[in-house]
Amino acid sequence: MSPDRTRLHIAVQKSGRLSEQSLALLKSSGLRINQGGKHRLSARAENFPLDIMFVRDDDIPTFVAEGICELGIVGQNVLAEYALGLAKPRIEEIARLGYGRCSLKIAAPEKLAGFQIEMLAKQRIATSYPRLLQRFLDSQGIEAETVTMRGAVELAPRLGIASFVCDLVSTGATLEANGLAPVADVFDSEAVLVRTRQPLDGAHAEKIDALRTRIDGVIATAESKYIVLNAPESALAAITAILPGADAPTVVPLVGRPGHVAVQAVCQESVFWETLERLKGAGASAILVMPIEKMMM
Ligand code: PRT
Ligand code: ZN
Repeated sequence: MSPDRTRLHIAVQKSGRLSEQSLALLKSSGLRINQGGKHRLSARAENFPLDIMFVRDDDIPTFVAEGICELGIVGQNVLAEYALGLAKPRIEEIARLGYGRCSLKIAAPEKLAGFQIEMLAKQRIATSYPRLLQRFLDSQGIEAETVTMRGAVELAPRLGIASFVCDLVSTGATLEANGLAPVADVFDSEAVLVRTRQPLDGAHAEKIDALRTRIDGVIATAESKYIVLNAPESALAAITAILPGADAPTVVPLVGRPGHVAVQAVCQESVFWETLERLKGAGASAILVMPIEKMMM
């Protein structure tokens, strides 16, 4: 059955580290998703012309490059590794999503003291990301041998397959459990929303813009807070300078309290206790920090 071309299609990881947050993001963007059972290969948004295709993360760049799915959510690591194998770009990154953060690192056996990058020369390095690794080695002017493995890369030194590994790290626990220590950063990654560079008709492009606006709103909202506080007018400049990521606060007079105002602002960065203490120190009182449910700029 060929896909319904009146609807948009987004490729999302079926089951893995990005699956849950990717679906949660789409749901937070207001999509009502009829997901069905866990063996379903696709799902339909009931209130937006979007179908979701559940695939392996490694297949997402191909789906998007070919235009089978106009959109996809994938890690920058998978995207960049794929893109390095193409003669010209076929996929465009349109939004960073702030989850799935990890870093592709070269790691060495812990017992190797005083590591220097030159020590990689002529060595074998095991990785699932041969192109990203090669680009890094070229940038450092180092010639080494890359051994490509699909998984279990951390085992390579113990198995005698390679002396170093180059793998994704988030907490570092896996490296540590395998007696390895990170020695060089190759590539930092997070989940991104991507779109095909295949030509799309106007209606599709409009639907993508609408979805993207909603997703941008969800991402902005995740960190943003609405702050309300009272302050003496004389302290206004000092207080607005402290508010994190707020450009134009609303200032309204307080009835019955001449010389005092209420300040309201959207803060687009995290608001910490220290920020509140500094605001109080500058003369603010009755400070409220509230979550924002939806935002469209
Ligand atoms: O089945 P499918 O092919 O779809 O999934 P997969 O097994 O290939 O991928 P999956 O679900 O493991 O990861 C999907 C994406 O999540 C990756 O492409 C990255 O963009 C992102 N991501 C974030 C990670 C990690 N963090 C991560 N820690 N991907 C893999 N890992 C692995 C890493 O390879 C190593 O084995 O976790 C281990 C290290 O974790 P720490 O916490 O011990 O450092
Ligand atoms: Zn995979």
